[in-house]
Amino acid sequence: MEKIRINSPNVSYSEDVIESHFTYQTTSVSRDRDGTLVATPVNTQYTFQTQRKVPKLGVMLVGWGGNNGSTITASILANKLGLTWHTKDGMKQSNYYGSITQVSTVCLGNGPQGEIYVPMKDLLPMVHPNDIVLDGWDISSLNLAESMERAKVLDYNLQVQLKADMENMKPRPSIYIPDFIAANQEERADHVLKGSKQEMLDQIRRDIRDFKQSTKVDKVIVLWTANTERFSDIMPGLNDTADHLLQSIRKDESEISPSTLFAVASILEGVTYINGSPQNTFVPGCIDLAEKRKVFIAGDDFKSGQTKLKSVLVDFLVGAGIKPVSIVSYNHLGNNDGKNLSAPQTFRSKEISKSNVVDDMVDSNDILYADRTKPDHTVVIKYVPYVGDSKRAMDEYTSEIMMGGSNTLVIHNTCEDSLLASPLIIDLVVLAELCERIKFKTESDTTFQSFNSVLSILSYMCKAPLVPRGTPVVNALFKQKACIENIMRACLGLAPINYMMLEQKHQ
Ligand code: NAI
Ligand code: DG6
Repeated sequence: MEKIRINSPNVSYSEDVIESHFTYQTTSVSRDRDGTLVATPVNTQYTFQTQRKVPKLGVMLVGWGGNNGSTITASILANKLGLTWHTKDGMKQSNYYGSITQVSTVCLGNGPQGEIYVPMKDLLPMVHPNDIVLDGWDISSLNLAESMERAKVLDYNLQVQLKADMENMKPRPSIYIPDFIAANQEERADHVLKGSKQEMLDQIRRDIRDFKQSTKVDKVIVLWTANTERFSDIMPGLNDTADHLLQSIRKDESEISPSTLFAVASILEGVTYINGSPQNTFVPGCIDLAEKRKVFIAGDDFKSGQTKLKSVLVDFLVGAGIKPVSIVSYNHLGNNDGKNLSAPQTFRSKEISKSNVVDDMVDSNDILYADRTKPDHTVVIKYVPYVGDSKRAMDEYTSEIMMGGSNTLVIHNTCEDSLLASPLIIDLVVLAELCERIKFKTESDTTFQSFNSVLSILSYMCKAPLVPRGTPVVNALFKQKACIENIMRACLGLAPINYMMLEQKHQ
């Protein structure tokens, strides 16, 4: 039962769906012969249908035994059990801080006393994270209690309470191809599938089916939170189309990565696949396959700390008419992610995903960047075992201000990396699942359709958002959040939030 009900002739509730009629207002811009820009308002009528029944959701994590995998598993369990624990700072309580669906509020509208805020999770029927059933794969054989201990993320007193439950959770063996991750990961790889790429892919497909049948979940989402891989080469005939990719898997081609095999297995099972790491899992053939099979894919790379702040700060600076000219981002961390990223090829994947995040903001202002020269942007990552999961990120932003002046901002950011990434895993799967229940059509459509297979609505959680071919990438964080919020409002027939507050500006 929804906590919010819409009072509008444009919205109706049946037993199965919420149906809304929504006018989507945009502005089409063209240039006249004399160079004048002509802006034309465009109204498009949409009908949205959102299924009301929330399914029992199963999530399979690739890299289940890693820091993120074990932390999210422990956190869901702790929240479900309502656990509290003692630390030297006093009692702590389980929560989902950092998850926009669970802990952020959104403005629904105005009441007699002013704006009314509601939890985002109450806008539309959504899966509650406590109800998610977890499973997954890892190349390391440790059970989840051992993984949690190895990760050194959660307080000891909490680990003690979770141990008995988590000991029973054991990852399924996974696909290990040493060439794709750092050589220093070999000592961990004691739980691996054998056989050809086709045989391993078939096994992953059987695992997904087995999980679904044995747990009786209604649907499954697969999410990669395993090691960052190196980029795969993209070559005509190898992985450029769905047919070529499937053929290359059958031929056991060496350049097909484990993550692409997982994505293909998920797509063939009709299961949404999300990539939390930076590598180019979604080679053109994989995107082609998802589009052909009408399955959702999303990624890349969780946008958790330094990059999230960057996607706010550069938006603020450029939006304020200030010109960032140099951005230098140092990181050091001591977890297994840092260890894996100490190899040049895997570091390169992360460097690319961390570096592209300012492009759209810079491109949006050709007064500041009239000569199209982008800011210098450097990303450094160093592995320092002692700091463990407590990543240190240090940033220096130098900008040109008025009349030749200069402004330097320096930021030091310390916190457990996995406690920033874990809530993003929740938002990614909760929102992806919601998207599976939304259908829409315009006046000119005869039938309802789903969102594009490339689920760009999830960009907020991603450092390098994957978007449908030929569409722009949006990195600015608040635009990304507004997209999520306003699409949910459209499903309820509500106008987008616009901050004009005209009703309060009368005499
Ligand atoms: P981790 O190294 O602790 O966990 C990764 C797990 O994946 C390990 O248990 C490893 O044994 C396993 N693994 C490696 N290859 C595998 C394969 N082919 N199949 C199944 N399992 C495999 O790393 P962590 O900290 O959990 O991060 C996971 C990923 O998320 C990394 O790629 C990282 O770059 C990315 N990420 C993490 C963020 C964070 O804030 N923690 C933010 C952004 C991205
Ligand atoms: C060092 O940057 C290691 C990375 O895996 C990051 O910790 C992770 O990608 C999070 O990065 P960010 O920039 O979102 O804090």
